[in-house]
Amino acid sequence: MNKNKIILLLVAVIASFQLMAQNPIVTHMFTADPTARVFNGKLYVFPSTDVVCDEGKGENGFCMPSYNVFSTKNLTNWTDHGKIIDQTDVPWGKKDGFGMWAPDCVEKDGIYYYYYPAPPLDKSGFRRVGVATATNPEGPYKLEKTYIEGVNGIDPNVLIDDDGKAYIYFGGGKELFVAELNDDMKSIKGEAKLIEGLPKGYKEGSFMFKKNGTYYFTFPHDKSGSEEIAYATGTNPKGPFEYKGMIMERFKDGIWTNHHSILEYKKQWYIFYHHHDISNNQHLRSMRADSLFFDKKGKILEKKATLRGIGLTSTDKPIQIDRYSDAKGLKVSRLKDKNVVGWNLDYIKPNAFVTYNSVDFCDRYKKITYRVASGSKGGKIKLYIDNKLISTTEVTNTGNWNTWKEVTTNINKKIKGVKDIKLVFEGDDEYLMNIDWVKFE
Ligand code: FUB
Repeated sequence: MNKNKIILLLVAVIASFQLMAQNPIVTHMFTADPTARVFNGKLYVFPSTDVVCDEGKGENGFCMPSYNVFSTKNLTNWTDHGKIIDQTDVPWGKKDGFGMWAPDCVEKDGIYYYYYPAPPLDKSGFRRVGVATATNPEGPYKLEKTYIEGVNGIDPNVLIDDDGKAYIYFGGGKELFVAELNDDMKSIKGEAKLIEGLPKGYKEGSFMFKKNGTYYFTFPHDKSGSEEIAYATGTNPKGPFEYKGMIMERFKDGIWTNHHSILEYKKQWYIFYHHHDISNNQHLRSMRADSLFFDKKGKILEKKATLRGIGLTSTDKPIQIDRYSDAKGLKVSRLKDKNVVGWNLDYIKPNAFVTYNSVDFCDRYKKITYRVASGSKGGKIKLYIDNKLISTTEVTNTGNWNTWKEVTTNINKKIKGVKDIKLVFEGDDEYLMNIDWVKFE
């Protein structure tokens, strides 16, 4: 069995059904190209699906047979509503093309229009774009018999403007395209037009949104070896646009793609994107999300990808501190325990720190427990909340770096509200300990 197949089995078979509060959002399957939308007060995400294919299947290393849909009301607990479209359902598509790349979904007059690329049976292009409709974002979706005439390319994205006109953006390569959709949302008016004003270099994954009258045309852009998320703005949905620069820096750890969507939910803006968190394989990706901010003039502030992600973390379960907000003097590794998809902090040096934001405290806590392993003399963990020292926990040698023990300290402290926590490590060995999680009781 090859390495990819082993990874897939680990994730799909052994890992229990986990939807995380942190990044990556989903750990029970591989998800990429997440398009997030708000429908009926819920945040939905429509990603593509990465799987491991048999030799020779798929394209460019990607093997993508179907689409699932996910939703959340609180950005912490996610529901997988299951598969909504499989490649074998596409009337005009290859049944074994494994090319169901980045999709989008929009709502108009109570109908949900799902746009997806697929390799066509008639070989009229690398990808054609199909439409499927439903009366519920979770499906069931009814697939149109043919693809949209005049839309030839990958990564469809649709904007419905304030005046009700809808535009479809698509393409991957040196150029991207836009066309106005007819009222039926299943055909275009005239011919697709080249989008002007974009920088040189490979671009794909268009995502258009409008804020305070400005059109933000955002796109993954390979300027220097892998894709950064960039943007351009304009006053017309069809362009031309003025290039404004980068939103998210390119990954430099072996994944060439990034693919995103941007939206506002409950008065906060978010960016959804993907990384190869679980697999370390750029063709088996996992969707992520982070908060996004604008300055007063509407400039998008550059976003550093985080492990912490979005949503509050409650204290009713162990806090996965390895999904941190900020850290120094330590590393993160996948847990060696093959029965779970998880990570731990390791190579923790003296004076290292880790912060984890937005923990929802609601009680008087009697004790704090850390799951730790140490192959050295160990050290101290100092816990701070609101810059106040809450506890100091001594960790000693547990046998080796992968022998885990729970270490508890009594605290008897009332902690209420949403707080950021900080752990600071002290000791005099080169490396002090590994930590899997921290629990408040
Ligand atoms: O997921 C397949 C392709 O990779 C997408 O369509 C592109 O945007 C890139 O993410």
